[in-house]
Amino acid sequence: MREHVGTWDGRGLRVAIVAARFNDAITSVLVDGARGALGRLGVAEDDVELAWVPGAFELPLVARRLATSGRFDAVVCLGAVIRGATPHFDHVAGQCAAGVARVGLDTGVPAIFGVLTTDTLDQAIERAGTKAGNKGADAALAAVELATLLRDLDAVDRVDDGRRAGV
Ligand code: INI
Repeated sequence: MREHVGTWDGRGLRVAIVAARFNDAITSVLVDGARGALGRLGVAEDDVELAWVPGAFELPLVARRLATSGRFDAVVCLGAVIRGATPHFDHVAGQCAAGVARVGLDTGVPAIFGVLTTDTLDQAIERAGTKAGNKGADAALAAVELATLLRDLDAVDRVDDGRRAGV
């Protein structure tokens, strides 16, 4: 049986981060968490690009633009949608989640959902570098794991193609 797993070795990977400015006291901490984790995993500072959008609703559009550029192995989407602060929480959070998922499926480039969807500001703070870790850092780990897994699967395809062609 062949088994495929990604790794947390980010050397040589190029990663885009898209972050929402809405609730930027929270999202800037997620960005710092993602950047720090990427650095610790070996992703070079020059291989990380950051784009800001107004709110979580806009994350999928820019994530798609970056994913289709051919310049990135993964796109990390970061935002904070807080129920108490918005009457249209379900629309913003739902469309954002569905849109980010679609980016990954449509482009084949991992699009990571690092968006907090919480009932309260306190819950968001807990997940942005305090009690419950940093969701931005978690998203960076997922990006590297997915990018390395897909790279491994691509390499297996090439070997199998070569064997079939008798190379
Ligand atoms: N955007 C967020 O990222 N978080 C929120 O909590 C939020 N609230 O509260 O409404 C929010 N709204 C803005 C939205 O994402 C769009 O930027 C806006 O609707 C323009 O399309």
